[in-house]
Amino acid sequence: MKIYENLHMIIGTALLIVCAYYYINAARKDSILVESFEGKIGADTADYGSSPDSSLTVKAAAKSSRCGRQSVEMKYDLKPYGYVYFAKGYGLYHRKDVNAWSGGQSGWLVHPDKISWKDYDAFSVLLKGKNVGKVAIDLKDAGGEMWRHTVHVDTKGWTKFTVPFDDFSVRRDWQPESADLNKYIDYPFTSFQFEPKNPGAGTLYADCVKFVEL
Ligand SMILES: [Ca+2]
Ligand SMILES: [Ca+2]
Repeated sequence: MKIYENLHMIIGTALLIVCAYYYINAARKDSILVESFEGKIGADTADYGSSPDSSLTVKAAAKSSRCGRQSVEMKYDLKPYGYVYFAKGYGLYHRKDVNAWSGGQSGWLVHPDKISWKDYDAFSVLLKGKNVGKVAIDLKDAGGEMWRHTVHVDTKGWTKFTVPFDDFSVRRDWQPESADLNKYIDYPFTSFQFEPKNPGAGTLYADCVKFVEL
């Protein structure tokens, strides 16, 4: 009789463990959408610009989106030694205050501190643009250090780029003066930016920025 009682307890405990396992895994998300470029896109909602010789204008592209109703269009003219950039996240120049953060404005849809970073291994974004060529994707870590991975964009249709964090390397050409250059990814990442690198005129589109589990 005692064996049967114990058996019940063992089965009950095993069932509890199995349920807890599925509950915990169901609660985890395999990706988190941090930006989809909805609403107004401009100086109040993003940090973007160029060197004096080059130019960049941004606007919402209502006819083309994969997440929500619009994407961001970045129309640029890049000179050989110039730069153009478009960034969103925490700690960027926003309403004359680099420390301002506003959900869905210059900031992401989710504050970096609210993201469970141990659950994610890669940065993911949809990009498109005929003849755009090289596009540097930068992530800024908690110490202000800039991490870079370069992709190649040359499609009229959307291409999904999923870049493992391990494939980002420390940006060598420039780093913020205040950055802690320890060559180590300090979580959380606080902002991302896109920089087309091939000189000339072009138009780059982006949508669906996520952090994903591989
Ligand atoms: Ca969108
Ligand atoms: Ca670092």
